[in-house]
Amino acid sequence: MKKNQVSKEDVLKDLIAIQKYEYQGMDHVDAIRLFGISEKEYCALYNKYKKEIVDNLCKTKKHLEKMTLEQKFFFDIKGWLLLPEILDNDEIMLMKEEVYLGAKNGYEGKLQNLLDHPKITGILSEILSEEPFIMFEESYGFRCENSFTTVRSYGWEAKSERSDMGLPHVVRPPQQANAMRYQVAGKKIFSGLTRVIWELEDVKYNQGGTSFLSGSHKAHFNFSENNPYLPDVRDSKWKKNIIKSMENYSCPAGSAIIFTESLLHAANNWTNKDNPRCAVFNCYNSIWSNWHKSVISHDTIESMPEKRKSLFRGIWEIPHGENQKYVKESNTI
Ligand SMILES: O=C(O)CCC(=O)C(=O)O
Ligand SMILES: [Fe+2]
Repeated sequence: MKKNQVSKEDVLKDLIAIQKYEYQGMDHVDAIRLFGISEKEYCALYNKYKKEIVDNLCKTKKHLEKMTLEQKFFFDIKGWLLLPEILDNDEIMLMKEEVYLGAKNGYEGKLQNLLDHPKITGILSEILSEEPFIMFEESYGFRCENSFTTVRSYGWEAKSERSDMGLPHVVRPPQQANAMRYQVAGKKIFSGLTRVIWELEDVKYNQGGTSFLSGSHKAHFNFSENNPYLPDVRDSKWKKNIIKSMENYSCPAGSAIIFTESLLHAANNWTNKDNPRCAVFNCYNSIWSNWHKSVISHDTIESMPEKRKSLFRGIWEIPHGENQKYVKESNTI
């Protein structure tokens, strides 16, 4: 900050740059030294222009497609949300082709665009990020930690294809506090471990889409009398009734379903004769917590656009924003 610097714009530019340097990991003392001001001067200027600084750093939020109040209402009471037809036909064709050609996850090719598709990033920011960590132009305020694809032809059976036999299950039983749990506090949703399913083929009602026990993410009572710690309903006396109460959806290709993994949900037999299920399952979490061991290579992350890379950041504390960017040390492969 030059001594003869008088314009408010110039002062603000420098104050914002100092903040950004700090969020990227620079020590506060080094950051202010770089701009030639003392701590005392910095504090005085920061307090004077605090609102302008925060507004500027928050401006990316304005570009996000915001979660609507209606979406918040339904996501909160049900635990899942269907976003119908949000991909166009060309996108669907190209992505489907990659899955049918053998892509096992959505980390590469056109499928990579789904990781931070603009139709979901606003919602994920709302349900997984918190102030002030949502606000950067260069990084997301949530992490991606798992991705897989599936192709299910007519006759695909959950019982033989899945280790949980397609039973309703959760990440951890929601009736007890746990680090992955759905919660709402201070009018703010924290969804915990959260899945986005991209359906790349039509899904017909009751013919094999994922099913959900709406509202179960807020359960206060166990879904199993025998073992309250089991994450699925296999030994529950009410198993049949739970399965009967599950809801599912129909949707055209190019739709997405977002759900909290605290919600009882299940894989189902694919009984649609008209087309296979072709879907991508991407999983997200808070920047503070981690469930899956990611299996995405450093080279793949490095080849991504800058902001997308931040989805693969580490989870350690950020007194100065050290983990805001992806760094090789956060790779778990
Ligand atoms: O395969 C399915 O439909 C269910 C997937 C699932 O259990 C999950 O995404 O956590
Ligand atoms: Fe699951």
